[in-house]
Amino acid sequence: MLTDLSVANSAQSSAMSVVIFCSVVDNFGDIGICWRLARQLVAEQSCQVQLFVDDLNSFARICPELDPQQSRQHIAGVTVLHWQSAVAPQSQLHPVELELTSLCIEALACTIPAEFLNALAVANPQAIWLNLEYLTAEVWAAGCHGLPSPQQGVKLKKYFFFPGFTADVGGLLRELHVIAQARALQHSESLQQQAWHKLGLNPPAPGSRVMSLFAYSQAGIASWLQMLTLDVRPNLLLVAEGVLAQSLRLQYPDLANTGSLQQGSLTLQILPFVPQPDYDLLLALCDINFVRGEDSVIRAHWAGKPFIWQIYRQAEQAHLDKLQAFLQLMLADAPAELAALVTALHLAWEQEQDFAALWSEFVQNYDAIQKLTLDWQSKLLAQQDLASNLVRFVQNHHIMSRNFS
Ligand code: TRH
Repeated sequence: MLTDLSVANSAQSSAMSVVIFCSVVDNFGDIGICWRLARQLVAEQSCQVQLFVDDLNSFARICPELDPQQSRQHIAGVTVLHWQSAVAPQSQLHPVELELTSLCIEALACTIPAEFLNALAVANPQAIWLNLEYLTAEVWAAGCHGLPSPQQGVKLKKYFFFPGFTADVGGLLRELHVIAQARALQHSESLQQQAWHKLGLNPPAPGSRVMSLFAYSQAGIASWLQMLTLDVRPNLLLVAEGVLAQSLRLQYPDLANTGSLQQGSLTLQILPFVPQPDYDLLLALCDINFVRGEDSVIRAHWAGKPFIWQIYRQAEQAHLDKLQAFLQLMLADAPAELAALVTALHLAWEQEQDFAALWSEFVQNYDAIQKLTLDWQSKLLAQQDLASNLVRFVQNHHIMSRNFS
């Protein structure tokens, strides 16, 4: 039984009240995206947000303020609720919170219990239900974005909402100040010192090439690491904790003992998982970012540094179509040779092929790839962000419903 009336009172004053359901399938992308969206809806769109998450332990890895033992807590203005199969979600909300909910988001193909949707339809028949889809640059997404998705047995109206890289889909998660923050950091020695300190790391040796590495697996990584050890320039490679870090520990016993390894020009360091905002700092500090999944690749865009994306693998190689569609879009205006190099780098990294063979060319073309990355970033900055688009979608829907009723 909920007795927290202050929550209900504050909900009454909000512009829009949103419930997000997040199921952590694996890794951190599901919760990474939902947590970022929830915070942005609160901070920039003045929404009230209730975020249901089924795995609070994974959530706590990117948000250490979270207490996985609490079934209801408030963090960064968001009400976080533990979504448990044995508890009806509607019973975890105050009746006023349910009545005020105008948007229910089913994130990344999770399944919201029909009882909740029906309870919401009764509490607020104007509420809409959005299926926040996976990210894709494939052109078919524009044809599906915003379409109704009729559902049997539930009275709420459901729609598809596709994030993406073009103006005809729902946009990308991009906070108001994220670009300015990254650029300020990149132009200030003292901010960089503070950021390294915040990450628990010593600033790199002057002249170092600094790289972050967040990837699934990389079977052929040893030959590339070997090249880095022989480089004329010092290389600092910061490897995110996880499966890849674990396999590197097995290959390099020193790394297992101390968490870092110094060989020739290469310093390799395992970086414990950092809170989500600090991961943005890390990307902005690095010269090259190796990212994976759906969320970190977007953060790499906002850091504005050359990146290599290891896309999340799907059955029947569907991810390769997604990767090709993304590369075609990003590289549409790039000189042909450069586009071919960036494509080859991504395909080699994605398919764990001979990345080392392309490394010298990457390094030689670094400045051109940096420019290309910033040109692509500028194109994306001309588009609305996902949170703004979501709110506008709901507002337009309500205006249309009023006009036709
Ligand atoms: O963890 P991922 O591989 O997530 C994947 C993808 O999203 C995939 O598409 C999805 O289907 C699958 O999950 C279920 O990669 P992603 O998307 O980059 O998410 C990682 C999140 O973790 C992101 O929000 C950044 C955050 N993060 C931190 O907060 N701290 C860290 O130290 C690191 C390395 C990441």
